[in-house]
Amino acid sequence: MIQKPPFDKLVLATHNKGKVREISELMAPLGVSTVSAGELGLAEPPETETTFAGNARIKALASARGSGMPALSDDSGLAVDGLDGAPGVYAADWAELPKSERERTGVRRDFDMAMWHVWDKLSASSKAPTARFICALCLAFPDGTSHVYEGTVEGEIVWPPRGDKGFGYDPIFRALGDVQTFAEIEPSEKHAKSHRADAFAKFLKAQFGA
Ligand code: ITT
Repeated sequence: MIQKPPFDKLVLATHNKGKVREISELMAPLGVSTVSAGELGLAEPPETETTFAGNARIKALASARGSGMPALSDDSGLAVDGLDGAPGVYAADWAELPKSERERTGVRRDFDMAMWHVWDKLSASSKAPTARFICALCLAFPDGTSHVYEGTVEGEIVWPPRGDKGFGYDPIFRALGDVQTFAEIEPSEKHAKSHRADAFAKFLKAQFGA
Protein backbone atom coordinates (compact mmCIF):
# COMPACT_ATOMS: atom_id res chain seq x y z
CA MET A 1 0.00 0.00 0.00
CA ILE A 2 1.54 3.32 -1.10
CA GLN A 3 1.12 6.14 1.45
CA LYS A 4 0.82 9.79 0.55
CA PRO A 5 4.39 11.12 0.32
CA PRO A 6 5.52 14.21 2.26
CA PHE A 7 5.70 16.11 -1.07
CA ASP A 8 3.92 16.14 -4.43
CA LYS A 9 6.68 17.70 -6.48
CA LEU A 10 10.30 16.62 -6.43
CA VAL A 11 13.46 18.00 -8.00
CA LEU A 12 15.68 15.30 -9.53
CA ALA A 13 19.05 16.66 -8.41
CA THR A 14 21.08 15.45 -11.36
CA HIS A 15 22.36 16.73 -14.70
CA ASN A 16 22.85 13.20 -16.07
CA LYS A 17 20.17 12.43 -18.70
CA GLY A 18 20.52 8.65 -18.21
CA LYS A 19 19.81 9.03 -14.51
CA VAL A 20 16.89 11.42 -15.12
CA ARG A 21 15.31 8.86 -17.46
CA GLU A 22 15.79 5.93 -15.08
CA ILE A 23 14.68 7.76 -11.91
CA SER A 24 11.63 9.20 -13.75
CA GLU A 25 10.67 5.67 -14.84
CA LEU A 26 11.08 4.39 -11.27
CA MET A 27 9.02 7.35 -9.92
CA ALA A 28 6.25 7.01 -12.53
CA PRO A 29 3.87 4.78 -10.51
CA LEU A 30 3.95 7.20 -7.53
CA GLY A 31 2.12 10.12 -9.09
CA VAL A 32 4.74 12.62 -7.90
CA SER A 33 5.65 15.20 -10.52
CA THR A 34 9.36 15.73 -11.14
CA VAL A 35 11.58 18.39 -12.65
CA SER A 36 15.32 18.00 -13.10
CA ALA A 37 18.03 20.29 -11.74
CA GLY A 38 19.12 20.82 -15.35
CA GLU A 39 15.63 21.99 -16.37
CA LEU A 40 15.60 24.44 -13.45
CA GLY A 41 19.05 25.74 -14.43
CA LEU A 42 20.49 24.82 -11.01
CA ALA A 43 24.29 24.76 -10.78
CA GLU A 44 26.22 21.50 -10.36
CA PRO A 45 27.92 21.67 -6.94
CA PRO A 46 31.49 20.34 -6.61
CA GLU A 47 31.45 16.72 -5.42
CA THR A 48 34.10 17.00 -2.74
CA GLU A 49 33.32 13.94 -0.61
CA THR A 50 34.98 10.53 -0.92
CA THR A 51 31.80 8.49 -0.42
CA PHE A 52 28.69 8.01 -2.56
CA ALA A 53 26.49 9.02 0.40
CA GLY A 54 28.50 12.19 1.03
CA ASN A 55 28.35 13.34 -2.59
CA ALA A 56 24.66 12.44 -2.87
CA ARG A 57 23.98 14.63 0.18
CA ILE A 58 25.89 17.58 -1.35
CA LYS A 59 23.86 17.37 -4.59
CA ALA A 60 20.45 16.91 -2.95
CA LEU A 61 20.97 19.76 -0.46
CA ALA A 62 22.20 22.10 -3.21
CA SER A 63 19.08 21.42 -5.32
CA ALA A 64 16.68 21.58 -2.34
CA ARG A 65 18.12 24.91 -1.18
CA GLY A 66 18.41 26.26 -4.75
CA SER A 67 14.80 25.40 -5.64
CA GLY A 68 12.98 25.61 -2.31
CA MET A 69 11.59 22.12 -3.03
CA PRO A 70 12.41 18.60 -1.84
CA ALA A 71 15.14 17.09 -3.99
CA LEU A 72 16.32 13.56 -4.76
CA SER A 73 19.94 13.08 -5.87
CA ASP A 74 21.84 10.04 -7.10
CA ASP A 75 25.54 9.48 -6.63
CA SER A 76 26.63 6.26 -8.22
CA GLY A 77 29.52 4.44 -9.82
CA LEU A 78 31.20 1.23 -10.79
CA ALA A 79 33.53 -0.46 -8.28
CA VAL A 80 35.87 -3.08 -9.77
CA ASP A 81 37.40 -5.46 -7.21
CA GLY A 82 40.59 -6.03 -9.23
CA LEU A 83 41.12 -2.24 -9.31
CA ASP A 84 40.66 -1.88 -5.54
CA GLY A 85 37.17 -0.44 -6.01
CA ALA A 86 38.09 2.04 -8.77
CA PRO A 87 36.73 3.99 -10.54
CA GLY A 88 34.17 4.14 -7.67
CA VAL A 89 33.13 7.69 -6.80
CA TYR A 90 35.38 8.87 -9.65
CA ALA A 91 33.39 6.95 -12.31
CA ALA A 92 32.31 10.15 -14.09
CA ASP A 93 35.81 11.66 -13.84
CA TRP A 94 37.33 8.72 -15.74
CA ALA A 95 35.20 9.75 -18.73
CA GLU A 96 35.95 13.48 -18.51
CA LEU A 97 37.72 14.88 -21.58
CA PRO A 98 40.55 17.43 -21.31
CA LYS A 99 39.34 21.05 -21.12
CA SER A 100 40.77 21.99 -24.55
CA GLU A 101 38.92 19.10 -26.21
CA ARG A 102 35.68 19.90 -24.35
CA GLU A 103 35.85 23.48 -25.57
CA ARG A 104 36.69 22.45 -29.14
CA THR A 105 34.02 19.74 -29.50
CA GLY A 106 31.37 20.69 -26.92
CA VAL A 107 31.53 17.08 -25.70
CA ARG A 108 32.21 16.67 -21.99
CA ARG A 109 32.58 12.93 -21.42
CA ASP A 110 33.72 9.91 -23.41
CA PHE A 111 32.57 6.60 -21.90
CA ASP A 112 34.22 4.53 -24.64
CA MET A 113 37.48 5.92 -23.31
CA ALA A 114 36.49 5.31 -19.68
CA MET A 115 35.43 1.71 -20.38
CA TRP A 116 38.67 1.07 -22.23
CA HIS A 117 40.60 2.49 -19.28
CA VAL A 118 38.82 0.03 -16.93
CA TRP A 119 39.50 -2.93 -19.21
CA ASP A 120 43.11 -1.92 -19.87
CA LYS A 121 43.93 -1.75 -16.15
CA LEU A 122 41.94 -4.87 -15.28
CA SER A 123 43.46 -7.06 -17.99
CA ALA A 124 46.96 -5.88 -16.99
CA SER A 125 46.24 -6.94 -13.39
CA SER A 126 45.06 -10.46 -14.38
CA LYS A 127 42.66 -10.30 -11.43
CA ALA A 128 39.08 -11.63 -11.38
CA PRO A 129 36.61 -9.33 -13.21
CA THR A 130 34.11 -9.11 -10.32
CA ALA A 131 32.53 -5.68 -9.90
CA ARG A 132 29.45 -3.92 -8.63
CA PHE A 133 27.45 -0.82 -9.36
CA ILE A 134 26.69 1.24 -6.26
CA CYS A 135 24.05 3.94 -5.90
CA ALA A 136 23.32 6.35 -3.06
CA LEU A 137 20.04 8.23 -3.35
CA CYS A 138 19.59 11.24 -1.08
CA LEU A 139 16.27 12.92 -0.34
CA ALA A 140 16.82 16.41 1.04
CA PHE A 141 14.53 19.25 2.09
CA PRO A 142 15.17 23.01 1.96
CA ASP A 143 15.47 23.05 5.79
CA GLY A 144 18.60 20.87 5.53
CA THR A 145 17.05 17.53 6.55
CA SER A 146 18.35 14.61 4.48
CA HIS A 147 18.00 10.82 4.21
CA VAL A 148 20.32 8.50 2.26
CA TYR A 149 19.40 5.10 0.76
CA GLU A 150 22.10 2.86 -0.73
CA GLY A 151 21.82 0.05 -3.26
CA THR A 152 24.16 -2.31 -5.10
CA VAL A 153 24.15 -4.87 -7.87
CA GLU A 154 26.87 -7.52 -8.10
CA GLY A 155 28.32 -8.60 -11.43
CA GLU A 156 31.41 -8.62 -13.59
CA ILE A 157 33.23 -6.68 -16.26
CA VAL A 158 33.03 -8.09 -19.80
CA TRP A 159 34.94 -7.08 -22.92
CA PRO A 160 34.25 -5.89 -25.59
CA PRO A 161 31.41 -3.47 -24.71
CA ARG A 162 27.99 -4.70 -25.85
CA GLY A 163 24.60 -3.03 -26.33
CA ASP A 164 23.26 0.48 -26.73
CA LYS A 165 20.27 0.61 -24.38
CA GLY A 166 21.84 1.99 -21.21
CA PHE A 167 24.30 4.74 -20.40
CA GLY A 168 27.74 5.18 -18.85
CA TYR A 169 29.46 1.86 -18.09
CA ASP A 170 26.42 -0.33 -18.87
CA PRO A 171 27.99 -1.95 -22.01
CA ILE A 172 30.76 -3.62 -19.94
CA PHE A 173 28.71 -4.67 -16.90
CA ARG A 174 26.90 -7.98 -16.66
CA ALA A 175 24.89 -8.69 -13.50
CA LEU A 176 25.47 -11.98 -11.68
CA GLY A 177 23.67 -14.82 -13.47
CA ASP A 178 22.97 -12.74 -16.61
CA VAL A 179 24.18 -13.42 -20.15
CA GLN A 180 23.56 -9.91 -21.47
CA THR A 181 25.11 -6.64 -20.31
CA PHE A 182 23.12 -3.81 -18.72
CA ALA A 183 23.17 -2.09 -22.13
CA GLU A 184 21.62 -5.12 -23.86
CA ILE A 185 18.71 -5.78 -21.48
CA GLU A 186 15.44 -3.81 -21.61
CA PRO A 187 15.11 -0.84 -19.22
CA SER A 188 12.33 -2.69 -17.35
CA GLU A 189 14.74 -5.56 -16.70
CA LYS A 190 17.44 -3.18 -15.47
CA HIS A 191 14.87 -1.60 -13.12
CA ALA A 192 14.17 -5.02 -11.62
CA LYS A 193 17.75 -5.52 -10.45
CA SER A 194 19.94 -2.42 -10.72
CA HIS A 195 21.80 -0.64 -7.92
CA ARG A 196 19.48 2.33 -8.55
CA ALA A 197 16.38 0.14 -8.24
CA ASP A 198 17.76 -1.42 -5.02
CA ALA A 199 18.32 2.04 -3.48
CA PHE A 200 14.96 3.19 -4.83
CA ALA A 201 13.15 0.29 -3.15
CA LYS A 202 14.63 1.40 0.21
CA PHE A 203 13.64 5.03 -0.50
CA LEU A 204 10.08 3.88 -1.35
CA LYS A 205 9.75 1.79 1.80
CA ALA A 206 10.94 4.60 4.06
CA GLN A 207 9.07 7.50 2.42
CA PHE A 208 5.98 5.86 0.96
CA GLY A 209 5.62 2.70 3.06
CA ALA A 210 5.60 0.73 -0.19
P1 ITT B 1 25.10 14.04 -11.54
O1 ITT B 1 26.23 14.23 -10.55
O2 ITT B 1 24.62 15.31 -12.15
O3 ITT B 1 24.00 13.21 -10.98
P2 ITT B 1 27.07 12.45 -12.91
O4 ITT B 1 27.06 11.72 -14.22
O5 ITT B 1 28.21 13.42 -12.69
O6 ITT B 1 25.66 13.18 -12.79
P3 ITT B 1 28.02 10.80 -10.74
O7 ITT B 1 28.94 11.83 -10.22
O8 ITT B 1 27.20 10.03 -9.75
O9 ITT B 1 26.98 11.40 -11.76
O10 ITT B 1 28.86 9.80 -11.64
C1 ITT B 1 28.50 8.48 -11.74
C2 ITT B 1 28.93 7.91 -13.06
O11 ITT B 1 28.84 6.47 -12.92
C3 ITT B 1 27.95 8.29 -14.14
O12 ITT B 1 28.42 9.35 -14.90
C4 ITT B 1 27.82 7.01 -14.96
O13 ITT B 1 28.67 7.00 -16.02
C5 ITT B 1 28.22 5.91 -14.01
N1 ITT B 1 26.98 5.21 -13.67
C6 ITT B 1 26.16 5.41 -12.62
N2 ITT B 1 25.07 4.64 -12.70
C7 ITT B 1 25.19 3.95 -13.84
C8 ITT B 1 24.38 3.00 -14.50
O14 ITT B 1 23.20 2.65 -14.02
N3 ITT B 1 24.82 2.49 -15.63
C9 ITT B 1 26.01 2.85 -16.15
N4 ITT B 1 26.83 3.74 -15.62
C10 ITT B 1 26.42 4.29 -14.47
